[in-house]
Amino acid sequence: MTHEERVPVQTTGNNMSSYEEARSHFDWKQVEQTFSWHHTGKVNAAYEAIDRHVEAGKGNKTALIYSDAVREERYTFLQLKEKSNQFGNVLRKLGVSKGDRVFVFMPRTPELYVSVLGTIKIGAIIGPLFEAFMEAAVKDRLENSEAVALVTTPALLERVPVDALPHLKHIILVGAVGELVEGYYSFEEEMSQASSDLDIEWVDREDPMIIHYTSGSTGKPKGVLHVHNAMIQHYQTGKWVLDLQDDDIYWCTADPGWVTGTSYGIFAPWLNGVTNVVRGGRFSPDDWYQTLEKYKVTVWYSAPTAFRMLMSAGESVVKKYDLSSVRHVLSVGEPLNPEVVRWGLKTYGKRIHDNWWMTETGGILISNYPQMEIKPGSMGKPFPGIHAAIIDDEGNELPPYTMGNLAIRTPWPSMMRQIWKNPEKYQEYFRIPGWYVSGDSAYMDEDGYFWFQGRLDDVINTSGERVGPFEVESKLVEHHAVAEAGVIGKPDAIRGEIIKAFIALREGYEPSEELKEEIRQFVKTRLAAHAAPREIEFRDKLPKTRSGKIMRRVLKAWELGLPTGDLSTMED
Ligand code: 6R9
Repeated sequence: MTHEERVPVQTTGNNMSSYEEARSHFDWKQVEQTFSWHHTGKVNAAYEAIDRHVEAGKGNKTALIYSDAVREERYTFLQLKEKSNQFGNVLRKLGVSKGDRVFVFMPRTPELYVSVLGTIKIGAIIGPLFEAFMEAAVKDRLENSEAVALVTTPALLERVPVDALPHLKHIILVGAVGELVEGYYSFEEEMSQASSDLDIEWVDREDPMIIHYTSGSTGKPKGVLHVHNAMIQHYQTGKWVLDLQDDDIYWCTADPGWVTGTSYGIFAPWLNGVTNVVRGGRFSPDDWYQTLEKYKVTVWYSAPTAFRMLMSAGESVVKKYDLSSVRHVLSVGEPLNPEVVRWGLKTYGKRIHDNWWMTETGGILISNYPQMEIKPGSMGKPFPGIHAAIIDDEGNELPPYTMGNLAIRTPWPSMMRQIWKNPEKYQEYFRIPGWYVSGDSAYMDEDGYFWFQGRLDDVINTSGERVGPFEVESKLVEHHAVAEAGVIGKPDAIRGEIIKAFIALREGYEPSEELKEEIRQFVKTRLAAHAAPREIEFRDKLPKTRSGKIMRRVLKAWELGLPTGDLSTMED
């Protein structure tokens, strides 16, 4: 198993001299010196992200370019400083204080970003909820976190079972009209009365900052808690992975309801003082290319599903737009198929830089860097200061090309510090002394690149051969008729498991037995006979999470006729 395909280095003028050198000299303590707490011992991540730049004379620089179908607004660092101060005062007036949980449940708008920053400034813990959640999902999260305040809209309020949430005392409504009863406040009115001077709550670096709920394979969603200290990682990965430079126009397409939308949609860009583009509304290829063109985006961080959708929309759409401003493209969240990397090179003339991390890790841990060759299909190498390894269940590091647990030596700045009210679940991640066990399986090659194989429980064993579903899915989407594919192991009396593929076809293709056979042969001849799906089922759509991951466990449940479990994170 060797990987000969390489994509050479493309950009110049980036922040990291060379990967090896950065790694050999790296010290997190030096990174800290960028921030004021280096002098005071106390910190506030929202101050470091916004106010620090105002004090450095960059108050008039554009911090946020917001647009959707009806609004288009720009905010400077000074304006964000003042608005977040106002919001901090709004919360203080309601009696919200350090350590309280404040949630936002609303579409991506400037008010959302102001609420997040203002909450953090008073030392309260922010909890972002994705706007597509329905009542049960909202309730689980607000109940578990015992949130005291919620910022939402009148339309979304219908999905908040307020009477069943005794801790929830304050509802702040963005865009409310008419009289409000006790406990309900108008965001606009409260803001207009609040001072734009705020006594920032200076906290300890280990004090809580943000809680993100994420689903496991079992049980209710877990509240993953991060502390202010995570900003060190957000800042430095922003510099070296996103390659953020002073005049960049940066666009992260993720919603702040998911960790990518906060770590890299709020903290990393603003800690680095760059202009952050936020585009509201739904995905469409034209809308996205227009956004890149109109705002002259230079750094673009998105996800494999989006790239695959852009790929199926075709090259003719790309040709309608001037995308020449784009310098650096990145991807996270699920495996980035080599086919997509090749397509990106051909169509955009750009390398797509895959990187790996999780809600629990708070920030990027493994990545392809601008100054490194890319091996398409690989997630790249560990961030300087991070020791990643493939280990067995006893904690022994395994040699190259051996599949095992993808694990990280503890700790690192943005490592989660708690699963909210669930210490047992937290401990499960650290069950092997000295390691964080990710639950992903991977292997490392002889050059130190990491290759994702699957969630540990998804790996297929057929006739004694281990097959990573990702490899099969990657091959399947290279077939011209296949838009998306999800692969599971189906129990089989003779072979242990056989490989079953669920496939959504591209526009213009019809399901047929001939096509199934053609696709099967395609995998058989291009990957391996044992990796070819014995069964193929065509579906109009595959079940995916809001962040775009194909939910294999739902496919498996369909297959076995079992209940599908918690679907609160499923798209539509
Ligand atoms: C940031 C984010 C984490 C899980 C992770 C893994 C998968 C993330 C990936 C990737 C292959 C990559 N994942 N990045 N798989 N290649 N580059 O996505 O967080 O939503 O918590 O998901 O996503 O399985 O364990 P989260």
